[in-house]
Amino acid sequence: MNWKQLLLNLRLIKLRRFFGSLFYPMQRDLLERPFLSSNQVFAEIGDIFKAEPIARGAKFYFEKVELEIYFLAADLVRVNWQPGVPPIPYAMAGKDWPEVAVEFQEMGDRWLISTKVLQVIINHNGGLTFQNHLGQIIRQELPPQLKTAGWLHQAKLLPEEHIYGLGERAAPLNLRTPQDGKPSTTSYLMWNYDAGGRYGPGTDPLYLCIPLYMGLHESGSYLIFYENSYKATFSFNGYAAADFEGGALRYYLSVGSPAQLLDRYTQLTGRPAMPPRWVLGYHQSRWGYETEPAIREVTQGFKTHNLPLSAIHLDIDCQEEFRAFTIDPDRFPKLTEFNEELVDTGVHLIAIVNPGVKADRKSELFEEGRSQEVFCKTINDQLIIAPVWPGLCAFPDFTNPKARHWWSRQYEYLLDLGFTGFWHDMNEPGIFVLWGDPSLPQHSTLHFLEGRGGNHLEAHNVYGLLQAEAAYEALKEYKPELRPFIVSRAGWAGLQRYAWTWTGDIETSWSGLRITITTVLHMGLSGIPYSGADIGGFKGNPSAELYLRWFQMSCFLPFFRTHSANNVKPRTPWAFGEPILSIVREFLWLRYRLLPYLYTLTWETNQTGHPLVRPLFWADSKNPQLWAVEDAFFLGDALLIAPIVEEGATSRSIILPQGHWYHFWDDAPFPGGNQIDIAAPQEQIPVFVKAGSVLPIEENQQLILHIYPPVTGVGGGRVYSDAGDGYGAWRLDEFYLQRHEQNLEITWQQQGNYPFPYKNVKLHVHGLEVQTAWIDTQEVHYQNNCLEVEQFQQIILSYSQR
Ligand code: NBV
Repeated sequence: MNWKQLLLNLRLIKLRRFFGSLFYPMQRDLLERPFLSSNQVFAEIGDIFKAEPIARGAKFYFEKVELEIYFLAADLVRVNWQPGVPPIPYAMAGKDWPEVAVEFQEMGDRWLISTKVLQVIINHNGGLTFQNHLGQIIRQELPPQLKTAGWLHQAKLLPEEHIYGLGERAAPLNLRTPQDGKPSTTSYLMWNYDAGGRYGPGTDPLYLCIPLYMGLHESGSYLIFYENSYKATFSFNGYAAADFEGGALRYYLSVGSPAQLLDRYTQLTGRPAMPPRWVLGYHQSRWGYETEPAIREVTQGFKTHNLPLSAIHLDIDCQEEFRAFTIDPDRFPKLTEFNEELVDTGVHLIAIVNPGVKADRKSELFEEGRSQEVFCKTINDQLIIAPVWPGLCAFPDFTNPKARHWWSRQYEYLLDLGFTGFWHDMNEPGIFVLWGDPSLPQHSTLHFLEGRGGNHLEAHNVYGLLQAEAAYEALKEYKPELRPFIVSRAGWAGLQRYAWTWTGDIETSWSGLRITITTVLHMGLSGIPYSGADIGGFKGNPSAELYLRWFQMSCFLPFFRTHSANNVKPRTPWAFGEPILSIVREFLWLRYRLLPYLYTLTWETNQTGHPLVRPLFWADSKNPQLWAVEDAFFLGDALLIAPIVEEGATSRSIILPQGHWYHFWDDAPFPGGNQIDIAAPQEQIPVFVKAGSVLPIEENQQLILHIYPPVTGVGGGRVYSDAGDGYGAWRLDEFYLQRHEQNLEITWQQQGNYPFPYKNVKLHVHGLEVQTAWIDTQEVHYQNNCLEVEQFQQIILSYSQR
């Protein structure tokens, strides 16, 4: 037993829950004891004795195992090693893949299975080599080893190779980089984990693990996704090792640029759902907004201080004894009316929902769940009862469709009260324990797993994903005219189809702020495009400076929410006085002005799976100088954000990727490919706009197109619009830039039936001195580099260089 962990947990768990947290792990350890001694035996797989082509690939028979190579697309191959219980396709989107031409060639004691872009060489001993169309080696795998339970799979890493992904990680951007004094952190656990109130850089695992990584080296990049939800350990030293505690070895490998990889991966596991537009606004939250008057005070504060607000999150203290799907009527006596009033002012209430159901005979929810047999049981057919916020709880088995359906029905009550979104917490599932793993017993919990049956080692990592699926289905059924909004702490591959996430209980510190960048980047590269952190950290009181810098960065992250623990000082923008309040106000309004840009990015990720927030190597992955930049990120194609993550800093350095850049705040031009020092006074964090972009901004129902001309050639930008919710008409306005010797040409192309939602368009040209403008061949008046116009097909601007 780890005494430090015990003491920490004791502090967290109040006396009320103390006995549960003491007895549950005792019971858990007793149940688990019979499974602990089994020693893993590793078996060699032997040599190939038969190979045969099949549609889209080939099959190989080894002395002890079988291998199937199957191309879904020319650049995406599925590799399936048997034996092993095949996965239930929880991650999969169920897409039909168009025909693909695959060649099968025998070459002595090796075989080559190839398409025009990807070649797989199968060695007689089971080693696999993946090559690109130029014959360059992209990845070299050792023969896998079959264990008593599960598989060990290894691949050689090139010295320069960088690794990213694995879901949510508080680790360096290159997952091969050891953290100071902690070399073990190049090994990562696949086990969704409640970090217990506070975590910082180096903590592993966290709440949302995904067995996927992207490798990047001189010959290109690839992505590998293991369709195996079992507990596993991934490590990256000279080799990339994936060591699974059960299940079959089935994985998908794709080659291409990072953008192509995310596109393919999200075709496989599903595109991110389109959110309602309002969720891109600002969210205020606190564990401690306990009553209607408390919420009124907050919303009033936002109004009084002229601060826009889109959502307030209600934590467990709005519930009756922390019970799921309840609202304490004493604290919120007229919630339906209150919700209506809030929505009228543009504020949405989000309700927390934890999966543990209080095991109380007086609870209808519990009794219903018990009689319908939807709760997790042990191998001895006993209900698993474990302590969490409401006290002793039972846990729905979300791997049972009946349980998902039953759970779905419960949201109706909260929807009727007027909640428009749900926040899933503690869904790893997290359990209070004084020692050991804070979740269900790993071997001795029985899960339904769609009828096939299995244990928690397999079901644990998909628990939060399936809860999100149940909620998503509920919202679609009960409110078919609205798009679901769910934020889930835990998840797995495919979560993007249903939910957003946040980075959990990150510590209040400068390193907490800094690590948020890599955590969000890793998630984006793992197919989860919507995330953000509690602004200011969860537990603790940030200094005004830390709060401000965190706020400024979060303005450019998809999920823009302040949240904190219940025992810290109030964390509203006005709590920090001036000048913080005024600066925060600027950033808040900037966020709302940027909504056309952000909303277009949500549509793009829905179409392509490209994350909104991207690492600097995203568009220039051939430049190794960008491979490990972890203190800056792109927001879409046009914006590069360089947050301030050091206490007291009023400037920082940043390496600008290739191309040309404009400083967002003062239009100063910067050539790319260089490291520069840039000022960052309190009122700003460095933000750059890529030359060749059209940045859409909205002000007073006017669409302002900020034109950042390309230095030569072409550029552009687009604006996606629709009603902001639901599934009705849409439109896409695309603006193309072409730079000629003496003039800049702007053309506008439109698609879709949704009426243009702005009263007019203003063009604001940066970096050039415009002299004359012609709209569709008519010369027009042009002032201060701005031009207001209703509609146009083509605009020609003649300019002189600034
Ligand atoms: O529900 C209380 C908190 C919540 O505020 C936080 O955001 C979650 O990550 N929750 C964890 C449970 C308790 C944490 C100590």
